[in-house]
Amino acid sequence: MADAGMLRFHVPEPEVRPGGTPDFSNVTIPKAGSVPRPEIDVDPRTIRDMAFSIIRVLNRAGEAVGPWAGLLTDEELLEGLRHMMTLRTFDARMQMAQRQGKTSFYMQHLGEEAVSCAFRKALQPGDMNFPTYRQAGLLIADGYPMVKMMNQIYSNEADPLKGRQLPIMYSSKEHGFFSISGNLATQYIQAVGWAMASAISKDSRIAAAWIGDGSTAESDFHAALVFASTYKAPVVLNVVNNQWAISTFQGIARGGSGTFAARGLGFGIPSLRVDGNDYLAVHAVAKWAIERARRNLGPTLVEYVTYRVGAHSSSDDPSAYRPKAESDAWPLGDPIIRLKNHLIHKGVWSEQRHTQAEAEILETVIAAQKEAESHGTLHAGGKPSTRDMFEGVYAEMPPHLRRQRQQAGV
Ligand SMILES: Cc1ncc(C[n+]2csc(CCOP(=O)(O)OP(=O)(O)O)c2C)c(N)n1
Ligand SMILES: [Mg+2]
Repeated sequence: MADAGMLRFHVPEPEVRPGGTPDFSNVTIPKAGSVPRPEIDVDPRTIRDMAFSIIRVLNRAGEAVGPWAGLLTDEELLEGLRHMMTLRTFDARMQMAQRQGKTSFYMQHLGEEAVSCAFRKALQPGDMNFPTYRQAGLLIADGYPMVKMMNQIYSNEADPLKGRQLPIMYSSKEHGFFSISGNLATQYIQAVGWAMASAISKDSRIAAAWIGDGSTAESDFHAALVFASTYKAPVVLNVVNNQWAISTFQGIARGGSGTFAARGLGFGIPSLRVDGNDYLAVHAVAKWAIERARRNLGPTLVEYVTYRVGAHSSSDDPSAYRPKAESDAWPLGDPIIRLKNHLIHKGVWSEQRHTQAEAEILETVIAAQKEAESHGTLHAGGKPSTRDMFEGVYAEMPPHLRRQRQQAGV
């Protein structure tokens, strides 16, 4: 009782700061293939330990092993590799375009490409994602035109959203990509509500909610779990744990909970953790969770364990808050290199073909960029009409907006 009368609270601190030696020895990585694959109608109480493990398929030798392996054909895997490579190249070009002043803002996916690219391939047409800004792979893997994405980033005359959204906050109903909300965590309650509405209208489309590690600290995350678990909504609850929330390490939002997946246990929601840098594991777990939703078995919470290799956004400099070499020390490797090695191991890919594919993809991305730039960039060329600013919210324009439009003379 030495402390009686002297209260204090606890502020979690990251293991290392800039200048220190990166250390992930506290991240326990189970062997690939070691986590069982339960039936989809499993009693959640019997799989609570899965919220503390990590489902992995690809081992160090590049082999796919264990009960979660074997769901994808070689063609599908090659396509997945191409999607991830495309997203990475797209990111690099758009990050450069931001530095050249062609857009005000950009956010990359570096190191996290497998999460959104593999998840998309487990969904059916009509299913709806409620993404954050770090799931553009959902669009790329669904064949959404890159030119349209770039037009949005440039806020040019061909921007499908007419300059009304922050760059990278895409929206496409046809591709199951709900308009991104800048207010973090709102996606979670929106997704659960949409899923309940789908069930109420006797539809067969399910929803997928997306959130980052940091944003799970928002009350919307918890409110969404209440509704999803009580009403057994047909939704997959995705948490992308990339270790950082801008400059805040994941331990702040996680607090005393062992893992983010463990947040689901108190709600009786089956909660799994998966190696987010393993395309095969992400796809297999997504399939499992999506099937549960579609068969009226209720929500599943999936934590993707990954690492944000790049800066948070084009406005951020991570060297101010973490060691520069931290991403090299990340024990789950790089998702593109891991899938590439697997395909080489299988004899359906080679270093030479990979280099050739990199060049082809770069050419395609540059061609899309040229086309987008012909419609204008932030400070040059075509812009959306000022008149558009007044459209798109109300079915019938209310008098005050009509007056404002007249005042603007458009
Ligand atoms: C409600 C709300 N609070 C704060 C912000 C500012 N903000 C934007 S991104 C971000 C960090 C989010 O981190 P995380 O949820 O881990 O996602 P990540 O960026 O790592 O993918 C913050 C605090 C915001 N957009 N909305
Ligand atoms: Mg994060």
